[in-house]
Amino acid sequence: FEKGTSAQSGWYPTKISKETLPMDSTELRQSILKHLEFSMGKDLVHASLYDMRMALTLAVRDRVIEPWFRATRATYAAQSKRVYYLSMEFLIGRLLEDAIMNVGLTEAAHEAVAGLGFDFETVLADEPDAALGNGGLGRLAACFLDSMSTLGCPAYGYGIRYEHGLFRQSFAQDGRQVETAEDWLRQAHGWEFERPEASFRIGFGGSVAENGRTAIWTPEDAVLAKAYDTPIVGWQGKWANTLRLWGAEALTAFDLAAFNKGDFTAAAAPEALARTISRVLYPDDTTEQGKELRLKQEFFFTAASIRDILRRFNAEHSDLSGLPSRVAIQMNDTHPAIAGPELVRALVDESGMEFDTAVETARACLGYTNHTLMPEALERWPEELMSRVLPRHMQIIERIDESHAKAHPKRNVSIVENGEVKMGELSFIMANKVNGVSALHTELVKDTVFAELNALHPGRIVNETNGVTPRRWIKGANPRLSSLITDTIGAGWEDRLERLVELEPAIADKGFRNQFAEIKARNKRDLADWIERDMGIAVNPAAMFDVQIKRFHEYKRQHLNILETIALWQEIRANPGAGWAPRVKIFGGKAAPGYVMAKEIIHLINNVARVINADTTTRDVLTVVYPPNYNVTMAERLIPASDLSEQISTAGKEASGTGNMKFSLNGALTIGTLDGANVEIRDLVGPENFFLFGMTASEVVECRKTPDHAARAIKASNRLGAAIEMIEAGAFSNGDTEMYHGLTQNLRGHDYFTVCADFDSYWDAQRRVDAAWGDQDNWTRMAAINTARTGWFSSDRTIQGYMADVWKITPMI
Ligand code: B1H
Repeated sequence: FEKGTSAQSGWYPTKISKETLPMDSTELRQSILKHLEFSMGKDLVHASLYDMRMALTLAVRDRVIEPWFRATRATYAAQSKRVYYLSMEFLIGRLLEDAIMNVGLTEAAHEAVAGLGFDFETVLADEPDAALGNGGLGRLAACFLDSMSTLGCPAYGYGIRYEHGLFRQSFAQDGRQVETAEDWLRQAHGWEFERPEASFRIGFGGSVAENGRTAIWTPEDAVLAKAYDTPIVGWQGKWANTLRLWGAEALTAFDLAAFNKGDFTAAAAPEALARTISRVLYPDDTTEQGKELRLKQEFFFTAASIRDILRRFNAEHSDLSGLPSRVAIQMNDTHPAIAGPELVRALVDESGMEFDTAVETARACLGYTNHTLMPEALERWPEELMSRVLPRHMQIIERIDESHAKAHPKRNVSIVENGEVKMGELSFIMANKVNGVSALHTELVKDTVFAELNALHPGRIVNETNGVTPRRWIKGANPRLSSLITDTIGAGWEDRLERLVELEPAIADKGFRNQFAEIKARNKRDLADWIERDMGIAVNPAAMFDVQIKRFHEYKRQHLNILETIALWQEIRANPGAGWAPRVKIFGGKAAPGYVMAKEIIHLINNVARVINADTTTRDVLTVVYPPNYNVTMAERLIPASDLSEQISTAGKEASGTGNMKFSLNGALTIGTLDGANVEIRDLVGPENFFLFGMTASEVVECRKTPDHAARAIKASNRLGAAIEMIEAGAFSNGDTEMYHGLTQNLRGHDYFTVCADFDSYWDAQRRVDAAWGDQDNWTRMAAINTARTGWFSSDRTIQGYMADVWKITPMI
């Protein structure tokens, strides 16, 4: 529907109606039956769970088409600027429940499905998670898609249609992480539309010939990038945008000559080789460097997207100098950083634009979001690799580098250095706005990695603190709390989350607090049932649910949490009658397969859980559970049932965090450091409603200057020393004293992430948590204040910030 002209019938701006689409369960039931019959080829009697889920998906998808077309037509008619969000990851999770909720069909769908003899929840649960991301960065992109559609911001998400998303995790080998391939596309993906007409040839390698001012790049290999579109409908179905994911295919599918000779492997080789490009998501958040396939993935989806953007622009406009007034391209971290050189290449080599003008034009279109300061995550590509895979781009990068250096002769900043291309510097220089993802992180970006560039380009760095979509993370995940919110402040808070402050007066009311507490209690009972069913561990639903769910990384310090757990266990054993606040420690998360230390921590947690859970003397007050294969769906289950949110990273290392926001909104209290968005959470909820501990970012930097900071901390803390010694003595490894040598030696020695130096402060904060838990009504009051004061963390607010500060675009609704 993109190719029509305004003369065609129906090709006109339709008035955006504010009413949601009315549809009763009978109508939906008819639609489901129609899809069962004509799309799935089944009658109701023979329909499997899969058939029913697909029929429901297609029936709901039908309802998304109207707003989708309407949004596209309105954008074309207004010749509006569009946002192109380029991201290597979109961690979507399930789509069906969210879409049903957004088009206002929750009750109708429930009734229709039940009327056809299926359990609604079971049907929803049949959908596999789309796990096309590692963690926060990918989930942020998914929340942004939801908010851009809710706000009527014309936008496309562009990414890769990975055949295999993030690996599945099990603890099959005695509590060690075992990875297996994820295969969400084994079943048809009911949401997507294949677009064979939107295919581009993407080249790699080869040579470059001079051609006057321009160049001719002749790639050696090429693959086909084929588009797959998923409509993303916003709240109340007022607007829908497109998520366009690229799948890689061979240009020539099959080598018939080889087949005829009987060499079947060789016959299929071209196809297999091409498809590896979109085969699998790299499972590393924050590392993995220098892999040729990764560079090819990055170029593959970025180049296809740029080609698509220019095609769409050229269909409507004739003068490329107008590009920046119609196109805003956001680079989600440096992974699509090749967008700058690729856009310049297209403008110069394919459209004959003058080089400097092309750089200016590209820059006016591009924004860059930095998500981390971790040095190992700042992408650098060997010059040799870049020149080999992308020879023309390497030339362009060098020329950009030269002219930047010429323009700023007194400063010593370069993109290419010591034989490496620094993608952060490239992104910064090619973007008109660079943003950090929390207030603290943005300041650190200015003061550390990009200090020089910030001095050269003052005002280019801006802050856009992350947010989360309240539709998925409150409305969908916590329906009970959502009802209470609606009952208390009235309807319409889902896209006006700042309205949560209206809850505040009600918190003084004991009746309201009782309801709030009852909702948490019921969510916890549901979670306890699931833990019992799934893991065979009985947990006390009245205990405090203390939760740390996130990727495993030393800077996130799951080992600080488990050390405190060991120390607490010892203290309880020594003082059984001291009236301990009962706790269930819940962990969730995956480690990058090659990250040895993170996997050792996972193994330790599972072994500590095994030992502690077997101790009948402490059973009533301490349990440790670690359900495997944490993903978006598990987060939706855990967060509404949490009392305590663990946000305990080494200060200065967690750029923002977004889980922290989801917990606060759902009425969990935070124990945390002054890191990332924790700082802003604490400012909003008030220091009295937040359990702060640990060194600040600058104190951490100071601390590291004392080489034996860890040894000193251990000496000063009997509890910490005893906990480490227990591990070393083999208490959690059946007497094996070597099992966790790497971990304990690191803690005693280098301890870069200052686990030891922060331990006592963390312990003390945990005892303040215990004391606060003793007054249940006051705990509930603090929890409700967290919900009431964190509406600012809606990703709608974040996207409004990007629209105003970075993209310069106004909403269409
Ligand atoms: C974040 C990443 C990341 N920061 C490299 N950086 C990756 C880096 O595959 N890779 O190579 C993948 C991911 N992810 C996270 O972004 C931050 O750690 C969080 O603090 C932040 O909340 C999130 C969203 O901004």
